[in-house]
Amino acid sequence: STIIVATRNKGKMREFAHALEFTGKSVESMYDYPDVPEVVEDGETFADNARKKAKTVGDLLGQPVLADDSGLCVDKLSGDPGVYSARYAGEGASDADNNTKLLAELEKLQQGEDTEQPLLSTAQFVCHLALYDPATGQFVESSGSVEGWITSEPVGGGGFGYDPLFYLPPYEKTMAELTIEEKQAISHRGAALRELVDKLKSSTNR
Ligand code: ITT
Repeated sequence: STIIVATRNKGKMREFAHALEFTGKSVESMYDYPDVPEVVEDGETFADNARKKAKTVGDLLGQPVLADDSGLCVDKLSGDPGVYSARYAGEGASDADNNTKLLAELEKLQQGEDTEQPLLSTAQFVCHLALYDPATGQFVESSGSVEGWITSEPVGGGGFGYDPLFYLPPYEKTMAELTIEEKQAISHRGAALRELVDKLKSSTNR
């Protein structure tokens, strides 16, 4: 049997496939369902968007569907890009475009200031998961977050998205320098997945 994830993000797909290997089920993405249209993410929160993606695709396919809505919240940018993380530099922007845009926004905050020092800011990666079953109309949800600092230039070739700009002081590395196992152990998505698995286990054991 399979687990259907309502995503077209290849970085997320890799992480779900890896994290859900223990279930013995294969993980499918929207690349396996090319007729499913893109869900418009117009929610104000990660939770709203995750529920909308899971419900829209779940109702369409008539099967349980898992959705992930996630992003980067930068404190000095008042929580931006937040729910706009995927399209920060515009519709269809690449990860590299979004990273460039993020560094440019932080540099703007320093204009007119007499310093060569890059502006330091704390940031959080946030992930909300929603698993929707069209047979019952019920959701099982979880979320996770991780705290780090924004670097002044991208470092590391792993991960995806903003990982090369997300520095983790305890590891003295960016998220893009971690192996997939290491990232899983500390990431927002890893934490949310563990919470979801725990919730599903306790509901089936009742
Ligand atoms: P789907 O909706 O198809 O799942 P998406 O990329 O549009 O893909 P989101 O709307 O949830 O997904 O946007 C998440 C963005 O936040 C993603 O494109 C990255 O830029 C960023 N992001 C989320 N998780 C991340 C992670 O683990 N590492 C780096 N960046 C991440």
